[in-house]
Amino acid sequence: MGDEVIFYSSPFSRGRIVHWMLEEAGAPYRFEVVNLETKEQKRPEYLAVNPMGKVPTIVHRGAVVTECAAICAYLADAFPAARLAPPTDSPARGTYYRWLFFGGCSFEPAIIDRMLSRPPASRPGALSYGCYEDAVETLAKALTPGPYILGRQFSAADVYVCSQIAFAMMMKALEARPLFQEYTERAQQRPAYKRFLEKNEQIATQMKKAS
Ligand SMILES: N[C@@H](CCC(=O)N[C@@H](CS)C(=O)NCC(=O)O)C(=O)O
Repeated sequence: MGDEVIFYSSPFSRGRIVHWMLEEAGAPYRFEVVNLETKEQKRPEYLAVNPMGKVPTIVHRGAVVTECAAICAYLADAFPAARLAPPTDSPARGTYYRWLFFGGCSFEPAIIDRMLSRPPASRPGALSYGCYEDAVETLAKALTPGPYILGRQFSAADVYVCSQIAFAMMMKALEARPLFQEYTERAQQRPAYKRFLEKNEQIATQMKKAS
């Protein structure tokens, strides 16, 4: 299929974010399982696609795209009919990029450092997120009043940010305050999220059977 997205991922990885996004975008895609337990991500064939040896990766129209936030932004533009990004000439586009990049560059490192119990940095000003509390409160403010991070419009930024928040709460790296719980529950009620979950579950089951 000419427009098919080749999606390299594991059902137990950040690839879940992209899987949800593919369903939101209505993109035709082929899931290529990369088994992290058997280190398939470090095999030469896969390193030729993504030299980081990490998932997810997509290949679309000959272009390799890695990094979940970049993939979400790319898919929103490549499949515009799904209206998952504000128009390029709208000021909301700035807000959209802001939270998508904040999610990847500041919020994610803050929660991963917390999850791994990393000691506080000697120079917090050198960290992209400064301190954990600032990163969390900044995001909480952005999600108020909602219902989504851009207000009324659901966007690819929500796919990314909501996934990070849900993961952080699950890992106890983020307090499950009502604002975060209601936001994730709202986004996860979407039909595309439910489709992703069901398909992801099937792939996980097949993968376990095969190994
Ligand atoms: N910055 C990357 C991070 C990707 C990443 O760390 N993926 C993990 C799975 S969640 C991975 O592939 N780990 C396997 C490894 O590093 O060997 C993104 O946002 O996509």
